[in-house]
Amino acid sequence: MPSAPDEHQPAPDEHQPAPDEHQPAPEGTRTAAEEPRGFDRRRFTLLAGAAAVASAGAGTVARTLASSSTGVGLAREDVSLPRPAFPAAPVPDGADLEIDGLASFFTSNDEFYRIDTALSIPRVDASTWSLRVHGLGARERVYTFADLLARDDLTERDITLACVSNPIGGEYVGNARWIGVPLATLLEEAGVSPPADGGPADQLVSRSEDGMTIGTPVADVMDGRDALIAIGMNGQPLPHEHGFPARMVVPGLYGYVSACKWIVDIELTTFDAFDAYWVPRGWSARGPIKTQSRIDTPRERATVPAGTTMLAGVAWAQHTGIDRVEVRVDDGEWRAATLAEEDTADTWRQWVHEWDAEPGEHRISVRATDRGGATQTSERAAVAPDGATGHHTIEVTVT
Ligand SMILES: Nc1nc2c(c(=O)[nH]1)N[C@H]1C(S)=C(S)[C@@H](COP(=O)(O)O)O[C@H]1N2
Ligand SMILES: [Mo]
Repeated sequence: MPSAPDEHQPAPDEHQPAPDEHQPAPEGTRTAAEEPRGFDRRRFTLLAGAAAVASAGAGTVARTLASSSTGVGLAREDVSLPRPAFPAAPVPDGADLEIDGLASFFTSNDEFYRIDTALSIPRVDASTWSLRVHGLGARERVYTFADLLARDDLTERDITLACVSNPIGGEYVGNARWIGVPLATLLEEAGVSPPADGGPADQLVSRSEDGMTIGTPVADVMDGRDALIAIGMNGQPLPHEHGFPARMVVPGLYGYVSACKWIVDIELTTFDAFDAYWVPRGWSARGPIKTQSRIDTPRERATVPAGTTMLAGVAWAQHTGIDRVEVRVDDGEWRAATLAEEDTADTWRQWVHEWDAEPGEHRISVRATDRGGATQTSERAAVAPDGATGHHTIEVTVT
């Protein structure tokens, strides 16, 4: 179990209980991953235009290094995303305040945080990839990548993803525009009912090409929120690092209980029957995102000139929405910050506050209140088992 990190450190992946379990992907590693554990690939499909057929005996897995030069398979570079049937609403003017030092409203794919246990990033051939849905109360269904591309319900949504191991003030959070198939629809096609309607499964276990298991409440993904099997990120096919060809994204749940990358299998089961990967390692089986806020500018221990200073940052309470952000300097009153326009309740929201900075050392804190009426507690909790709490606080020098 990791202990609470110093909140101003760009923390290593706090998920990792032992140093040997976590290797950030070595620079330059671009090979296919090792054989995945435990998957029967039952169905191999050739996409229109692809030039070769993959085949494999029972119990083996065909994996092709994605490559267009060989003419085999469907590489990421060769995927063109269809226009979504249900586009995201335009982002309102004023959602991005464009203040120096403040995280931009959308996080580019290159800058998006990456958290996973993969020693080398899986390179999946989309032409042989498939997603199986099966288990308790489900009729088995298998979808190929071509099946997903051809669907008439491709949906585009802005969703802010966050990691449970993000320390207060940390960087393991990002916002992207995703394109995917509504997960609830796939489950309905398999005949799945949510527990409230008598369905026998309360947990959906996702498995990835590289053997990760991630457990998600069935109730959450079927309650009307925009849970997606995503194939697009910020207008591009998913980058390999972020799960090509498909991953799950669920607004309001930390990534370790929802955002399975390189997903190949969804099993309906129960929380009683199965513990996903992180659960026996000290992390909560359920991980709703906690309302959080962050000061982006000025930076911790910055020196700023006296006079009017812009304090700015982001706040997030995915699927609930941010109602209020307040800032406190030293032991003063909490003062309301100005909120940027809201895109959706599933995205983070920028805030800004003008501060008349007087010379000296100052301490600045931020707290958010979500639309459920809950204000972030000042009480500090470590990232394990279910997400950090406390106010992001920085110290600055005014000269
Ligand atoms: N296959 C796989 N999927 C995974 C993980 C992983 O280790 N392996 N990590 C999860 C965690 S902890 C998070 S926070 C998100 C991060 O997604 P990103 O790397 O695209 O930001 O992916 C989730 N999906
Ligand atoms: Mo995470």
